[in-house]
Amino acid sequence: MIRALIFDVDGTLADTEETHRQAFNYAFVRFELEWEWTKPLYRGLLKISGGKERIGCYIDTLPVPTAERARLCQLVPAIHRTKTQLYTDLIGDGRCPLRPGVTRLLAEAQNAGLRLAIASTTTAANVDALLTRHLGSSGLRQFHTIACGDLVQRKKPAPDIFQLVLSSLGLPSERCVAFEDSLNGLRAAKAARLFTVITASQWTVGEDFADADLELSYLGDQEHPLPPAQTVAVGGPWLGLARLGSLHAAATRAAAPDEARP
Ligand code: XBP
Ligand code: MG
Repeated sequence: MIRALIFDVDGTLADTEETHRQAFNYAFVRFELEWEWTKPLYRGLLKISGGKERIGCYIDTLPVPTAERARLCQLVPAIHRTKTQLYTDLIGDGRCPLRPGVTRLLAEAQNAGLRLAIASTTTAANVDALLTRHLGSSGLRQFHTIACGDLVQRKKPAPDIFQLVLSSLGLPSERCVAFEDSLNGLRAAKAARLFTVITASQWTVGEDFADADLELSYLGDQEHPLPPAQTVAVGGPWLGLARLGSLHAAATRAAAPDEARP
């Protein structure tokens, strides 16, 4: 049976990447860098997990002399600190609501005695800002474990952040479910041997989610029922804990070695 739900943040709990993109661009202006990450450019840059890593990879594409590249690379931590401050200020006005069904499923899980956890690449301050804005100051306390940012060296698609969460929860992967929005996140969760639900965001729709255990447009709730084609997979207008439990149990049985199957 499921003992914990592990949530990615950006794109999964809320559609935040447009705000991240704006914060990056505002930070570049603050540093008098004539860089602009347009939406098409950012979509490609999102394949790189981590804001600092993303800026570094972008610098590598610039046609600048070696000395200038070195100077820019030394600026990355400061640029990213400014970006994080700008992002948390922007998020504070509630512009990124939690996606449909997130609040409902969090409440269902808590009522059922399940543990909640976060496994994100984003910076801890960003998680605090988003969850506090939408779940109140007690919002963070709902989560047994919040693992994010630089707590791990290898970011998604490496499984490290999910493995860190499992270790902190003291649970095997077979007792947990991961929620993700991107192929990087799916790869990380599957490498950690987690049953994974994908709810793609506007930035990741169309990525290859063939390895997902369940793919939905969003989690769904009374006000935002799932599209009819998806209600069959989850047995109703939204993904409830009971159905998630039966899907998870079936997948766990199927994955068990023959001799272990009942
Ligand atoms: C998505 C990311 C993050 C954000 C930017 O994280 O890859 O890097 O795009 O946040 P998630 P930072 O795992 O929650 O989808 O600038 O703080 O990295
Ligand atoms: Mg994400």
